[in-house]
Amino acid sequence: MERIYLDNNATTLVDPRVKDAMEPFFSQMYGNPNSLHSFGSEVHPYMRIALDRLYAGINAKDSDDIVINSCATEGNNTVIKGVYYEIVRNTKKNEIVTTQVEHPCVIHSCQFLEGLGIKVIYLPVNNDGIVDPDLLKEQIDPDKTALVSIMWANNETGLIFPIKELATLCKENGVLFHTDAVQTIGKLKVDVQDVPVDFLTFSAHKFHGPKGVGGLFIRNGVKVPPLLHGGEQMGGKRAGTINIAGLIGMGYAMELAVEYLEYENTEVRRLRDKMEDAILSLKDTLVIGAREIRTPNTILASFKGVEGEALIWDLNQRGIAASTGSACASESLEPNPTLVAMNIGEELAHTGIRLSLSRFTTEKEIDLTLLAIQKSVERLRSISMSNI
Ligand code: C6P
Repeated sequence: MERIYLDNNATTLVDPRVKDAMEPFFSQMYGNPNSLHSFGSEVHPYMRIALDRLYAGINAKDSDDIVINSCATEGNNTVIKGVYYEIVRNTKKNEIVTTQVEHPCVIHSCQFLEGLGIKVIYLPVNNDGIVDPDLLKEQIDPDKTALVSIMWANNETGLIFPIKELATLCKENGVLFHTDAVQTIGKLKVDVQDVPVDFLTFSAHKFHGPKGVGGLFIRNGVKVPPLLHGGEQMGGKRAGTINIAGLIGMGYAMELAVEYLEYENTEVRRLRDKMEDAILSLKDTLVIGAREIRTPNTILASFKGVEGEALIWDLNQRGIAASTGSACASESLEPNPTLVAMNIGEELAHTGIRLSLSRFTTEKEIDLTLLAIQKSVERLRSISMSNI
């Protein structure tokens, strides 16, 4: 059976060109870059190229840092726990503001700090599913707020938050601002000269790079201690032997992500909109959030009377991969937390399925998926009706 992958917000196919670029760093140039011999030093120019591609991809300055790490979870933990050690323990600021719809790596890091006595404010989202800057304005206090951490785009709904406005508000109030840009790279223009963030996290496997490598942008002059202590790698900002092949892959994947930005916002968006229109033409369906303020690849749809889990399972039997939301919460039977935060009602929160496309998604795949969705929804609705 031909399989169709529509779970690109969970992870993406490694672009074959990226995979080819990484290969020599497993089999030929496998030296440790910190070694003094030629096996170590020969990788330095390639590391530089990869780093330059990352700096160019988000328009960072040479004086800023991009710390290479293992994933966005590590980057987000570094910022939140680092701010605790750098600011909370040394100043009177002891509050963090975040949102109810962040990824668990942000929410759980904040909860961990709550256990250490820090106050965390979890902002709700409005009826459109986004964070209202006026609400943030009410909640930040220049004397107390150590950090604001708000994602750029939500992984479950695809809804894009007004990051420039939120970051500017923090800057005006002298409050550090972090954004989790995991779902943004390759979908929206990310320019750290335009948006005054202090920290920004990303993860290669979300933009057709490999798993196990990510980046943390830290603006010049902003201090945060390392999460991992050890060797002097990354200028002492993140110890541990660097994943060279991963870095090479991530650099190239970033360059390609920027190159395909236009394609993502035209062709991928066209396929997404086609699928969305067809879903909405079915009886009793709903798509969460206005498409104009969503990343171009994402749909969170609800089919009345059809459990999200059951639909995912049925689609999987037909060779189609989608999800009920965040992959790392897939074992939980709780309703989707983002949908709960959006206050859309218990039933809807149980019926959401996430379909996320990529630049590798084809028109034929969308047509086949639409047929499958129609059949699955009909089948599941007929079962639930016969149980009444
Ligand atoms: N979201 C999803 O299915 P890692 O795994 O550390 O590279 O990325 C974590 C992460 C952080 N922030 C956001 C906004 C994310 O979407 C993710 C990963 C996947 O939605 C897997 S849980």
